Amino acid sequence: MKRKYIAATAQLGPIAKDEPRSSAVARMIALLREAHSQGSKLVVFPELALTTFFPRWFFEDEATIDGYFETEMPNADVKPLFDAAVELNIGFYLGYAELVWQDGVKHRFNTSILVDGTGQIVGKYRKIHLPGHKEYESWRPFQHLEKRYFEHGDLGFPVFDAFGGTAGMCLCNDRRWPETFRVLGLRGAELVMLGYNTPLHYPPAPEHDHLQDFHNHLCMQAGAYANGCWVIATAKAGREEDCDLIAGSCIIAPTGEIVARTQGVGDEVALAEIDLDRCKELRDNVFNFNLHREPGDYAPICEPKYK
Ligand code: CDV
Repeated sequence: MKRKYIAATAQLGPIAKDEPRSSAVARMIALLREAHSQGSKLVVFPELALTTFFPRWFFEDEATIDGYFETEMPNADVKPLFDAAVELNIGFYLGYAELVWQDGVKHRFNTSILVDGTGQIVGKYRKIHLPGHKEYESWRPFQHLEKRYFEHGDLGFPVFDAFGGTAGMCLCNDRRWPETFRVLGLRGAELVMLGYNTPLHYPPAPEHDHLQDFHNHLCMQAGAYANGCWVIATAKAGREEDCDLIAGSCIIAPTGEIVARTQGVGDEVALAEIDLDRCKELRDNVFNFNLHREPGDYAPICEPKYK
């Protein structure tokens, strides 16, 4: 694949609690077709794109929890998306809840995959920075129970030879941590893809609610610039079961500039031509890691966390 091509962010509006996966998949196929009709070779879908954002509810029943997870990929519900991608020869990033059994033990992860234009899964990532809490907290207008339903991702921050260059992934809260982009950058990522579900209201610090869109773009533009990489970031947006989620899905150049973004809070694509060779504008100059990084002075970054 060439190093210069059109890519798309494919934002989803809300997914209702009772909306079946087949409906979410049909909506994504429509976005895939629209992106393809405008020349796109790659489409980025949101985090947990197959269901409503279920961590906003407290569940104890294992079967109810497992009902939001996928045990194989692609499964019968998601296969039509893979089939459409093959038909159109277009790749995609997809976030979903993953349930795996290892040595007789059940594990649940917040996962993303990268699928190429032949329908092959060429990369997998499991979310590392899990926000929220583990138990029911009655003071909150809605829960954020990612720490209850997901384990810390066990794959690190891998990069993949894909889509003409070196590609990496992360998920939602990961984007707020400079370490995410730096580790991917150190591994040579030229393109970082991510999906997010970000409530407009942040109950622990509501005084920041009016800054949600600013913080969303701030961290990703900084990550792109300081590591000289492209970023494609996609929201699940709009009012989902009485919870407003921010939109602002975008494509960010290695210079940190937003070159495409969605306008609304519903299903929508935004496209831009991405040229992976432009990463050199940063990586050969101001952010030439070999010449200018001083890791000998960065030791605290890798010290154990404070208790
Ligand atoms: N899905 C997320 O990771 N959401 C968080 C919210 C809870 C702050 C985010 O960083 O956007």
